[in-house]
This record gives sequence, C-alpha cells and structure tokens, in this order.
Amino acid sequence: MRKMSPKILLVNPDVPANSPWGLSKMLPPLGLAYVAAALEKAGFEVEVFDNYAFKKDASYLKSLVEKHQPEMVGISCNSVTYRQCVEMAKVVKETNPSCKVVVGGPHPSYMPETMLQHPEIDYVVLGEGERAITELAVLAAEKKLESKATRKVAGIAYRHDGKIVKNAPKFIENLDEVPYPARKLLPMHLYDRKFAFLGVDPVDTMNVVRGCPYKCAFCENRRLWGDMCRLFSPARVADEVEHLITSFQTRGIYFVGDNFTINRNWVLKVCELLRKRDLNVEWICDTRVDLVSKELLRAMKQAGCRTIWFGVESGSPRILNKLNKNITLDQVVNAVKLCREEDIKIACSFMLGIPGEKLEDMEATLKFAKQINPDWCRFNIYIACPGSTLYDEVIQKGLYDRMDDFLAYVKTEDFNYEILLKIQQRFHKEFHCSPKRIINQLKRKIIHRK
Ligand code: B12
Repeated sequence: MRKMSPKILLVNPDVPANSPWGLSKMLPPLGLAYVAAALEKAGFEVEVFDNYAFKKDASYLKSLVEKHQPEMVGISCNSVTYRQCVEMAKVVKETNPSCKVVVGGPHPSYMPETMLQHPEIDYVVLGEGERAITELAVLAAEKKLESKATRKVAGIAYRHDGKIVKNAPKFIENLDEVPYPARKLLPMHLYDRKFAFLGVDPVDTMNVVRGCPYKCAFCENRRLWGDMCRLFSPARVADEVEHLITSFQTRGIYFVGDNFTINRNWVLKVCELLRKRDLNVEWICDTRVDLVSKELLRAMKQAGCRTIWFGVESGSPRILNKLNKNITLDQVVNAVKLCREEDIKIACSFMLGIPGEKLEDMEATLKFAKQINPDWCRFNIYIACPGSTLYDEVIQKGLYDRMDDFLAYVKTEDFNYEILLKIQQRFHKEFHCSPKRIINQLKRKIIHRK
C-alpha cells in the first residue's frame, strides 16, 4: 500500500551527558512506539530514532533529516530530556525549515509554554499522543495545518497571533482502538531484555493501564492520563502477550505503569486468559500495597506473576501523610506477608529527601525496610519534577539548591543533595549487606531450588 504524505520521523532524545539519569535501565520508548503505530495505522510512513539507545551527536540527526526528508518530526520529552529535545528541534529546523516539529510526553504536557517559547517547536501534544498527532498529520496531508481546523484538534497547544492556544485533551475511551506499539521500528537488540526479578529472558514491556485516581503529592501522572483509570480489555492484553511471544520471542513481561491491580475483576480475567491460552510467560507488575488480596495474588501467581514492585515510599507515617500516599505501614506489612504466602517476590522503592523530612524519618525508612525485608529494595533520592503538588511547594518555598532545567534538587535545614547521596549509600550498604539478609537470601534460594 502506498504510504501517505507527510513522512514522519519520531525521535527519543538522550539524557544529558554526565547526568545521574542515564544510569537506569535501557528500556524501549513505549510512548513513542504507540504514537508510531497510530500514525502507521492511519497510513503514514514513519521512522523512529531512539537516541537514548544510539547516543549519537547532533550531526547524526541532521543526516537522518537530510536522508529521509521528513515533513513532520515528533520528539518525545520528559523533564530530564527537555534540553536535548529543544536542541533536536533546532537541528531539524536548521536542516529543513519547512518541517513541522511536534513535541509530546510528560514535560510538554505539564509545561507546554516552556516548549513553545522556542520558535523551532510548532506544536505540543498534551497527554495521550496517539489521536492528537494523527489528527495533526492528517491536517498536514490536507495542507490545512495553518487553518481554523487546527482549533478543533483536542489535546494540542500552539502559537497563534502571538499567543499560546491550548485545546483541552480528550482521552481515548476505548483503548483497544490503539494498535500495538510499533516495536518493529525500534532497535530491540539495544535494550535491556534481562531483568533480575525474572528467571527468564528476553523480557519486554507492556503498558495496559492508563490514568490514576490517587493523589500522591510527588506524582503528576494523573495530569498526563487523567484521574479515571482506563484499561485495555483482557482479551487485548492476552493478544498482545501472544504477539510478543511469536514476534519477539518474549518470555517475560514487565507491565510498566501505575496500579496494575486497580480493578480486581479485570486482573482475574487477564490471569484466566493467560492461563487458558497456556502462554507460559513470567511477569512483573507495579502496584499499591492496598490493592492486593490473597485471592488476587494466587490467581496472579498461577498466571505467571513472579515479582510485584510496590511503591512504599517511606517508613515514617508522618512522611507518608505528607506524600498523600494514603497507605499505612500495616498495609505494607500485610501485602508483603500475602506475597510471601503466595510465593511472589517483592521489590520495594522508598524515597529519601522529602521536604520537611528529618534524619529520624529516613532512619525509620531504613528500619522498616529491614523489618519487611523485600527481595529487592531501592532508596531513591527525591528530585522534584514539574506537574506535582510537591513540586509547586518546593519551588514556592525555594526548597532547592540546584536546578537542572526544571528538576529541583531538594534541600532543607537538615539535608541537601550531597548529604542525601551519603545517606543513600549507607542505606543501600546496610540493607543489602547485613549478615541476616545474606543468610535469608541464601535460604530462599535453596528453598526455591527444591
Ligand atoms: C517505565 C518508566 C521508566 C523506565 C523506562 C522509560 C522508557 N524508556 O520509556 C525507566 C525505569 C528507564 C524510567 C526512567 C526514568 N523515568 Co520514568 N517512567 C516510567 C513510567 C512508569 C512508564 C512510562 C511508560 O512507558 N508509559 C506508557 C507510555 C505509553 O506512555 P508515555 O511514555 O507517557 O507516552 C504517551 C504520552 O506521553 C505521549 N507521548 C510520549 N512521547 C511522545 C512523543 C510525541 C511526538 C507525541 C506526539 C506524544 C508523545 O503519547 C504516548 C502515548 O499516549 C512513567 C510513569 C507512567 N505511569 O507513565 C515514568 C515517568 C515517565 N518517568 C519519569 C522520570 C522522572 C524518570 C527518570 C528521570 C527517573 C530517574 N530517577 O531516573 C528516568 C529518566 C530516564 C530517561 N531516559 O528519560 C517521570 C517523568 C516526569 C516528568 N515531569 O518528566 C514519569 C512520568 C514518572 C513520574 N510520575 O514521575 N522510567
């Protein structure tokens, strides 16, 4: 089938050089792959360039624009990659001034003005990207981008008559309309497809839940996806798992995103389908401690769930309250106990350096982590990201001593980033190297082998 014009290049920028953000796992840019798939479904010719994986300099993007001659370039952007995103937009416009530049992702969705202050960026997509960029591409194909029709595209921001126009987003009601992410356009060989939490590989990522009704002070995700939880249908989830197995030899899945277990009946149905179709994959998911039960965990284990990643955040009730996390330490203890009973491994993440936090709160976190003794545990230093209520507080009260573009490194009377780094190192050492933990880990391994 002949592809429609405009030809579109989608780009994922790298993280800044020497930043602490490059250290985490190298996973495929799922959001960009969804956007690519939606554009392909509408008939457009799409290329994807993941520079987080390739790590090329600006001249490489220039050569790509010269070679492929795209008429539209879409760039993914979060608050960490903001600067790289703007640099890439400049390279595109310098190489081809008539090419339209569209940016999307978390940062542009919360702070569209910070993107549109750069003349090289023509459009910002707010939130969910699939529908809005496809509508923009259709308008470009019909040469109607500069017409009144642009006003009707939901979920975009752009400059008009010297002002910024923002069209409110409209979420996709039936997520099954969204095609599978176009993983075939990604350099799959460059990603980390082995996970410590699973005994099988290759492992691939899927995102099956969009939106979150909770109001954690440190997270702004509901502004991206809305506060209503939307789910891909259980059949669609099982179909995509099957597609991954046949097309990418996938044996493990990481269901990324918030609250995999938010809808009990949906989880039970997904598990039933995975079992009935005998798909034989192992998987990990992220969820909250107050969203699991014995019945659910049993079904999940039978369907291949091996590890659950819980955001516990703090061992201090005072700080949990400040974070508006709406969980209790008893609920954490209970969730850990239930997972152990069902033989599901537990990974926990905690945060250090919340505004108002004292050293005694952080020590309570370490003590609590040792008490519940998860199989994996991370103590992350809190860096305030735009869009959340806690970020607004940090900025208003000036509770930071370093700012990387929009990311605020929190400081209080008790700590700054350097002190937090030392506390973090000590916590990781104390948690992972205690003799009791090493013996317990060995015991678990032996029991597991039997
Ligand atoms: C999985 C994940 C990761 C993984 C993998 C990231 C990856 N390669 O995609 C890892 C662990 C590596 C990671 C690392 C980090 N992450 Co992260 N991560 C997530 C998580 C949980 C899911 C992302 C995802 O796959 N979503 C599903 C896809 C479908 O959604 P999406 O990517 O947002 O894409 C949609 C829209 O944003 C939009 N869109 C996206 N790109 C584009 C491009 C165009 C052109 C258009 C039109 C639209 C568009 O359309 C897409 C489809 O609808 C989100 C939280 C969440 N629940 O979304 C945080 C999140 C994206 N991460 C975040 C952060 C802060 C980080 C780190 C800085 C954390 C750290 N301490 O190191 C690093 C940065 C790494 C980097 N290179 O940028 C923040 C970003 C906040 C912000 N203001 O920018 C989020 C929102 C979490 C949060 N609530 O704070 N992360």
